[in-house]
Amino acid sequence: MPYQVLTNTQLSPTILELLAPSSEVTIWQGRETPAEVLQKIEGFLVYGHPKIDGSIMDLMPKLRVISNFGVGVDHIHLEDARTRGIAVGNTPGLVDGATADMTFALLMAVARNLVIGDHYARGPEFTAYDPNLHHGYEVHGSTIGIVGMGNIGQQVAKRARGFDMEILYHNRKRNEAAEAALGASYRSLPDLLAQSDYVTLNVPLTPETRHLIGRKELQQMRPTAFLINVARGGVVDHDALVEALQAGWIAGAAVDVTEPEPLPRDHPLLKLKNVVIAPHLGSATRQTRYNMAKRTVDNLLAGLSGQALPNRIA
Ligand code: 8YV
Repeated sequence: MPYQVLTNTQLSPTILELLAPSSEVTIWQGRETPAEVLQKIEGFLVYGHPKIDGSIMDLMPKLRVISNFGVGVDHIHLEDARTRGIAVGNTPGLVDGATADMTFALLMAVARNLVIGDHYARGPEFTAYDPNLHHGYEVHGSTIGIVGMGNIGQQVAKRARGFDMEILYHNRKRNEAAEAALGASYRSLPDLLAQSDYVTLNVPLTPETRHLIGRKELQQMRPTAFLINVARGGVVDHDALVEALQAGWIAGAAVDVTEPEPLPRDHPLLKLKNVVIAPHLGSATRQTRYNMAKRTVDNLLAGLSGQALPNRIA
């Protein structure tokens, strides 16, 4: 008998191929999904960031494992899963390199006017080269402030070394091993914000980090500094960010994630020139996506067959 697996949206061909020998996959149609279908579901493969809490889990009495495609699990109510004896898996360690690469891609793009320059180079105004235009900010030799010195933060620090940057970091607790290995110096959050040219957010979204960066924090940054968010939109208060960018409290921002995601099409952030926005591409490389797919299916199948999940978060 194949395992009965639910997913919230169309899965990638890779995941479908990995699941095909063992599982029958049903796509969640919201509350419209017939009860007799949900009664049979044993595993839930979460693809993207739908909110999953106890009220959804309770629709599936046989559910014993939730496998999340990705490391961040802020959209899944872990305590609700724990109290119901449902295992939750995720994919730590696999997205670090790609997400750190993306942090730097965004940092470089906003500092060096890459998006503005791209539009200009394609547009009608570019009729003659003008050395007066599009002066950006130095990246090499500047100071980076990494908020969250976990796996991704450490990969960001490694890249910053190659750019001869001074590396500051803030973390819940000091990471002395990272300090020694990467030449990073610990700072309180206010000190990091005041002393960095680039502040990168590399923390998970938790109740403690929700709106970690708000009005007060943005005002502590330098008017020449940039904020780079590759974590979760919810780490930043977006009203405050718009105000900071319009008022010139900071020079610019580059974000891979927003709150909500996507932003409403008329959101003021989308109209600002000193912002670069990507549609959550942090881990979107072919290799990383494959590795994530494999681990998500391994976690799911382990849970379904009563074995320990390779990566269990709850
Ligand atoms: C994933 C991510 O692409 O792993 C994470 O937490 O944010 C992304 O890199 C995403 O979660 C998959 O939908």
